Amino acid sequence: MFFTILLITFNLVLLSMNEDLKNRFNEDGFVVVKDLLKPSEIEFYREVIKEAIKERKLLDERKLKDKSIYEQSFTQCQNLWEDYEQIRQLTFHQKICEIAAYLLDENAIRIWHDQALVKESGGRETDPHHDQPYWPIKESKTITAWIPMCEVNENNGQLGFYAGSHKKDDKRFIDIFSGKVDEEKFVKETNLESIKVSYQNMNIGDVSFHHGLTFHRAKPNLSKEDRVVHTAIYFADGCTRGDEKFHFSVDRPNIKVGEMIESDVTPIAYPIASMPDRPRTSISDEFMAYKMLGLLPKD
Ligand SMILES: O=C(O)CCC(=O)C(=O)O
Repeated sequence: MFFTILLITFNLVLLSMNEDLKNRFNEDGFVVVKDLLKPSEIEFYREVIKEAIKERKLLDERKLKDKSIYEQSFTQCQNLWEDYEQIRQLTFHQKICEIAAYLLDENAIRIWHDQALVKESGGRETDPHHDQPYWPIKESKTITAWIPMCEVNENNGQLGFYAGSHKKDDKRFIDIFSGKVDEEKFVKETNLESIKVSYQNMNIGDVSFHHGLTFHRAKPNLSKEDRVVHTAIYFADGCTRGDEKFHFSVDRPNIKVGEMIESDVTPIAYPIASMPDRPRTSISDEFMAYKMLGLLPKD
């Protein structure tokens, strides 16, 4: 009897805590969940991710100063879950995926892609942007889990959000890829002048979640250590391809505009009873340049 009452109380506490998370997410377009993962888990994944990046970037000998402005914000390696079974455990970690599904208010979600984002020591800021317009997904039912492998503060690439900006339903494409974003123009065009960026201190084990339409940015890395972060982007099961914009996650499995986005490249992430298999869909030569850069899996 005592244990039943204890269990019910515990579940009620969890439920109300989650309700609060969801309310905050709906209101602000982001939420940081404290202590979601154990420090020992992060320690393990940090090493695995660092090794994976080293392997992917073997042919890239450029120094930070020789990289493009965009690449000076971070080194990016996508779809690591395909190549590295241990990283797959993190990308499809059911604690993370369950919260992502809950925040999106969905029973089932799929992976869009994962990616490591390493802001090297001395790396510049990440320009302000939001993610959804980069993806040819029609429905705005997308969420990113940002999982730092180190403590993150104002000195080492801290992530910051324009709280509530997802509600504007602004789908303009902000070009962070071809040079520095003009700040003045950005805030004027997006009408974000009145919103102070909400930067987040994060401890090891904390995970941040942001909606695909929430504007965000990150500070430069002024510290001596690289800021290693693993991110995973999920979308609601049932979403469809909205436009022709080229993207690995839909062009590799040849999903056409209007079709449902479902293939082994974007398997169900939650709920799952076991880890998904490595995709069998081949990677055609049109992705060669990305493969050479270590951005994508080799085969
Ligand atoms: O890690 C960063 O510097 C930026 C992260 C970001 O833009 C994202 O995860 O959507």
